[in-house]
Amino acid sequence: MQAIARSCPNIALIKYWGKRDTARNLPAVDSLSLTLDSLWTTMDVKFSPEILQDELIINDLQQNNEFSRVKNCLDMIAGKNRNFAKIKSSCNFPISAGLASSSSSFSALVIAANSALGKKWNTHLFANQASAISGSAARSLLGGIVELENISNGIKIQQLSKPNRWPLKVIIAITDTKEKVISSSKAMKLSARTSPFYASWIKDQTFDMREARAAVTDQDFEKLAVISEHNCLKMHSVMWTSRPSIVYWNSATIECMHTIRNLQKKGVPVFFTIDAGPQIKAICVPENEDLIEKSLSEIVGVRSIMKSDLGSGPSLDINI
Ligand code: 2P0
Repeated sequence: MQAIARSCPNIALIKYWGKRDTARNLPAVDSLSLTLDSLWTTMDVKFSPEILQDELIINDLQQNNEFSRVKNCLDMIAGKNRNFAKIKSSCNFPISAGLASSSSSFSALVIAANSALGKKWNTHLFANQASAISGSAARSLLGGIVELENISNGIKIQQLSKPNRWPLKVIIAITDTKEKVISSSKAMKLSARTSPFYASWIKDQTFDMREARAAVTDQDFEKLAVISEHNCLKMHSVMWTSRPSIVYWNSATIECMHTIRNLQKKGVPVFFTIDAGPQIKAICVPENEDLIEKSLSEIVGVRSIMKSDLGSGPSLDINI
């Protein structure tokens, strides 16, 4: 009745922003992401009749934040009449700060909870369970470059490229580790209701996905760079034009963008993406990793740098 799963966050290049069904947490658009390997979350889940109430401990601290989402996830997997559970989680990067911690947390939780109940690995089922709690979490169930597609009654994930087929590097400039000002879920609802750009964001996603998929198949870095930056800036335009506006960036985020644009002008193959937070993620090929790390680390306001290869997906460490 106990299992420990470890999962890594994923960084979307073609973003998920908006829900087509809020109750079931189904995304409004398809998305495409890179699964990382050096950032991780572990989830240790134990169900027992001897546990008297659910308990959530994250990085050795008792938690109330996210507790209801965790309980809902366990109810969905084990049923409402389940035994209570003790959930212990560790995470080696800032939580709720635009580094996709919910993707690694909820994918690991789904794997650990199912495994603790003796259920066999089922990628499609796990993806739909994870997505019901956090839309980005399903993509962390696979390694490398992953596509999430809307299907009639849920979602489907598939690996487009194994991690070592196209060994891209992700360099993350951390500009602030505070929790984001508004959760992605709330912000998405606000965007759908109030941004005049929301409808065109949804309409053009099919084209962006097609471009990105083709770029991955052909390992065309330039094509992937152009469509990824465009998609990212469109998502942030939808956020900025929501009412009230949603601005996750700070001045260092913009400085990082300019630095990356200047490197591009000098012919360095690198591009950026930004999620629901102020951190900037630079994607490059291994030869330029050191140059990009150095360039970003020199920017005032960049507090630290994290680096990652593409990862091979989650693992189930122990099953007792
Ligand atoms: C993404 N983000 O594709 C986009 C880009 C943030 C910006 O998926 O509401 O916390 O729980 O389903 O999983 C935010 O992720 O959102 C997100 P919910 P979640 O990665």
